[in-house]
Amino acid sequence: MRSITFATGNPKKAEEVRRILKPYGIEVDVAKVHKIEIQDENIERIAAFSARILSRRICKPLIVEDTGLFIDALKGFPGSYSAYVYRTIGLTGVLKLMEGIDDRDAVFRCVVAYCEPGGKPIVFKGEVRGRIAYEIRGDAGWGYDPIFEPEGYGKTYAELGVYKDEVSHRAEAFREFARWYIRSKNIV
Ligand code: ITT
Repeated sequence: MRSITFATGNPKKAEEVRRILKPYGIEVDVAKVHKIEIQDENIERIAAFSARILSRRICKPLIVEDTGLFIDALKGFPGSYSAYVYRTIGLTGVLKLMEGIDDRDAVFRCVVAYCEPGGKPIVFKGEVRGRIAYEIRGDAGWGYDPIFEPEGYGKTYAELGVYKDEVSHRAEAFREFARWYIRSKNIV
């Protein structure tokens, strides 16, 4: 088993990433370092900047992941501000903003940035389109899971439980990372 350091303060995210990388023979070491997050509308720049700074600080290769929920009718809000919006107005606040809006289209975007100390970050992306539910549904998830229905499932991520991994934005980005990592590090 190879292991990779993952900087995150979110244990639920870490648990998902462990499950996603396990079939590739990659173990996850969580580094609970304080992440420096620049304010930017672009989650790719946020993740890449953070990975570059942190890999230098801990003198090890590592990954940082940044995710955002982009709601079409709200012109991409909360997007890169998803963590702040979740902490402040929460799911009920977002549903309130969506009251009377029929266009429920939204997209979850995930960026994984891998960086070696002194190197340039390499990014991997995952994206899942779906809809904002009309009410909170399901109790297996976390974050925005109870209000996001991935396209074609008719269920929220929180109702899908571990099956979320089969379709999620995070699984897509981390699987791409895993394939690249195995290839470039010659892991057999
Ligand atoms: P980090 O320490 O890894 O940054 P975080 O929870 O702050 O953890 P993000 O900034 O990537 O992670 O996430 C922004 C917000 O989106 C935050 O409120 C998360 O709870 C939420 N989120 C991220 N991924 C999610 C997912 O797969 N399902 C539901 N909500 C998610």
